[in-house]
Amino acid sequence: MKTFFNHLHAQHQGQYEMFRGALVPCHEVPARADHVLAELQRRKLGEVCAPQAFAASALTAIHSQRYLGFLEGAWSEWVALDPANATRDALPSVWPTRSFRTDILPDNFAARMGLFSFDAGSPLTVGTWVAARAGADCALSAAQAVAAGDRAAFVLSRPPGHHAGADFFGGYCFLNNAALAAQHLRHQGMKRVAVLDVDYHHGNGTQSIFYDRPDVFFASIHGDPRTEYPFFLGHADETGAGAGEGANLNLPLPRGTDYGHWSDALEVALAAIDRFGADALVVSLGVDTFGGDPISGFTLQSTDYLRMGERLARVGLPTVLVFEGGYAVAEVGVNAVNVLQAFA
Ligand code: Q9C
Ligand code: ZN
Repeated sequence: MKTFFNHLHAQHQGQYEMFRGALVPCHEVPARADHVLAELQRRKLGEVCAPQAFAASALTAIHSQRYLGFLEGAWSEWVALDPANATRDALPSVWPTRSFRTDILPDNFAARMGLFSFDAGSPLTVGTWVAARAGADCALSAAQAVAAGDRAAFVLSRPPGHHAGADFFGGYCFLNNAALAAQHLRHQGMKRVAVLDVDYHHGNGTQSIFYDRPDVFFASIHGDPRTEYPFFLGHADETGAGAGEGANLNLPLPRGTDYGHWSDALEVALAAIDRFGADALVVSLGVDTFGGDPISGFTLQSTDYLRMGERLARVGLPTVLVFEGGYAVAEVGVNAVNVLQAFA
C-alpha cells in the first residue's frame, strides 16, 4: 500500500488551544505524523510517495471559494494587524450564532475568523495553509492511485480534516481530506462512494458536506455528542436530507466503550455500506479511540487496531485510508500502522 506524505505537514505547528479558560499546549502536534511515518518505515510497509500537485478546482469541488480565499490569506492579514502577531497563533473569539447574518463578509479579520470557524481550539499559524494544501494533495493523490487500480492507499497528512466543512474550520481541521478523496473518486468514475469515520469524534464536516447527496454514504462511529466533542452534530436520528435521505448513519457510543462493543457498531456500519453498494471506501482513520488517548473516552487497545484493519480489508472495496485524530503521541504510530499492516 502506498502512503502519500509530505514533510510540509510540520509547517502547521500550533502553540496553544483554548481549554477551560486557559491557553494550553496543542494536542495536534507534528510529532504525531512523524511517529506514524517512522513506524511505517520500521515495518517496511509499502512505499512512501510525495503527492502530485492538484489544481484549485479539486478543492472548490468541496470547499467554498470565499473560505479558501480566506484561509490562504489569513496569516498575512493576521500579521498585518500587528507585526507582533508573527509570534502568536491566530484564534477566533467571536462567532455568528443564531439570528446573526453570515451572507455579508465582514471587513474585520476577527469577525471573518469567527464566520469561518466553530471553536477556539484550532490555531491558525504561519504554515497552516501550506500544510493543509499539501495534505489535500496527499488525499487527492491517494484517491487518484485507488481510482487507477491500487487496492488501497494511505494519506498521512496533518492537519486532520473531518471536522472541516465546506466553509469552516474547527476541531484541528482546515481542509476535509476524506471528503476531497471521496469526491475525487467520484470524479474519477466511481459511482457510489462510502466514507466510514472511525475517529473518536463525530465527523461533522464530512457529514455536512455530503448530507443531501445520494452518491456518497457517510457512516460514523463516535463518542455520543451529548457528552463528547463536537457536541452539536452526530446523533443517531441524522439520516440524510432530500436526495441524500438514508445515506447518513451515525452510531454514537458511550464513554468507556471497548473494542467488543465498538466492533458491534462497526458491523452495523459495514452492513449499511454493503446495502448501499459502494464502489469504493474512504476511511477517516482516527486512532483517538485508544484507551490511552488524553482527550477521548473509548478503551481500545493497540492490538484491537490489528482486528480493525483485518475487518476493513475484508470489506473488499478499493480503499483510501485518511489519517485523522490520535493524541497519545507515543502510541499513535503503532496504533495507526497496526490498522494498515493488518489491512495489507
Ligand atoms: N482540549 C480530531 O480528532 N477539543 N479533532 C477537545 C480538548 C477538540 C479533535 C478539547 C477535539 C478535536 C481530528
Ligand atoms: Zn478525533
